[in-house]
Amino acid sequence: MGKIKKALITGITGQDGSYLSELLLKKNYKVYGIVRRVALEDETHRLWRIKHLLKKVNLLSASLESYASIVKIIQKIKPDEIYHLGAQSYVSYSFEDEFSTLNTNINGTHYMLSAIKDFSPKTKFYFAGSSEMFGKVQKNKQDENTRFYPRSAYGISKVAGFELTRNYREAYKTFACTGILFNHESPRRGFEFVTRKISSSVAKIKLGKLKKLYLGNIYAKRDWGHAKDYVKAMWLMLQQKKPMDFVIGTGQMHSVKDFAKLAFSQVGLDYKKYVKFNKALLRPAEVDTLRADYKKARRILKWNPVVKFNQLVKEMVIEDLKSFK
Ligand code: NDP
Ligand code: GDR
Repeated sequence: MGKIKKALITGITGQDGSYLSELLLKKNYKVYGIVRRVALEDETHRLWRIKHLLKKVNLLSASLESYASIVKIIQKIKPDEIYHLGAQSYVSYSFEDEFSTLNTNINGTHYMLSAIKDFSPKTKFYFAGSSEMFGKVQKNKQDENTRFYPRSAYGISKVAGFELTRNYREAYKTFACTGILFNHESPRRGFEFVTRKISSSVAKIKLGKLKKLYLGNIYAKRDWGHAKDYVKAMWLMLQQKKPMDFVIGTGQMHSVKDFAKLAFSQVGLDYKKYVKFNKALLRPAEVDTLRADYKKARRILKWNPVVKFNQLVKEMVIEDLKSFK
């Protein structure tokens, strides 16, 4: 038996952090997670996604805003792999507070990379890039060579993180790669994102606890996959001989309206009766369509998404029905 690998996850309390922890624990890793101090104080609220794992993972408090707190942890643990998932991840909010989005997402990534370079140069680094980097898309399907055109402070912060990651790889030979992941969802998705907003509202409407669902641009189209499939791709990227960047998605695109229609139909309701438009939910600059061309991941990582759009919608609605009953 080889030595037990150590993985450090930032953003372990988020959707992806929880699935990735499960995957790594199954692979016998020793899993460490960086959490904000406030998360430790408020366990029921912030640790809900990993509450079943609390005895198995090691939580350490640090802040992505503090280089010193990150150095301390990296120096002490010297992890084999770091998955940097922690970020202000809500695009809409980044229009309200560009400053904190840019600070956390850009500096946080820079601090991680710099600490690796100086204190644990053998650590492999994964950066959570995003299809929001493509923004106003320059090609029908986006791959690793498509030009970026971010449309929000969030998208800009991810482009900066991507460039920092590439630069550390080239300048300091850090094993650092970016996964350019398209939207991925699950019953653990935050309620502010449109898919979970829809699935939870459908469940509440079915149970008589809500009357209407207010949405913004229902014509926006996204390439939606399941988070469980996507965390496998993150791990695979760090198992390659050479660090490389990969686009991860399904290649299929659906509108917000398609999602709503299907979600309501799961419980025998017609979405037209319940979905209402709220102008306040429109974004100052929208990303209209996103669709992944993930052939590089298929070829090199041998990665393919498993869960189909219909199954994803169904699972989210069923789980929300159970939890709101
Ligand atoms: P979530 O929003 O579910 O989780 C974000 C995590 O980041 C949480 O653990 C949160 O901690 C942590 N975090 C936020 N701000 C800070 C901060 N200032 N300091 C420390 N930690 C912080 O995101 P997902 O799991 O969905 O996404 C993971 C990563 O992947 C993010 O970087 C996101 O931008 C990116 N991404 C996500 C995609 C998706 O479709 N889900 C697609 C492409 C990229 P806390 O619990 O304390 O708030
Ligand atoms: P996104 O996800 O911005 O793609 O970012 P979100 O689910 O918030 O929006 C998707 C699309 O739906 C439209 N929309 C609404 N969105 C929300 N949140 N609420 C609404 O009521 C609503 N009505 C319509 C939006 O305008 C948008 O076009 C997610 C995040 O996880 C990022 O962190 C990640 O990088 C990208 O996916 C890939």
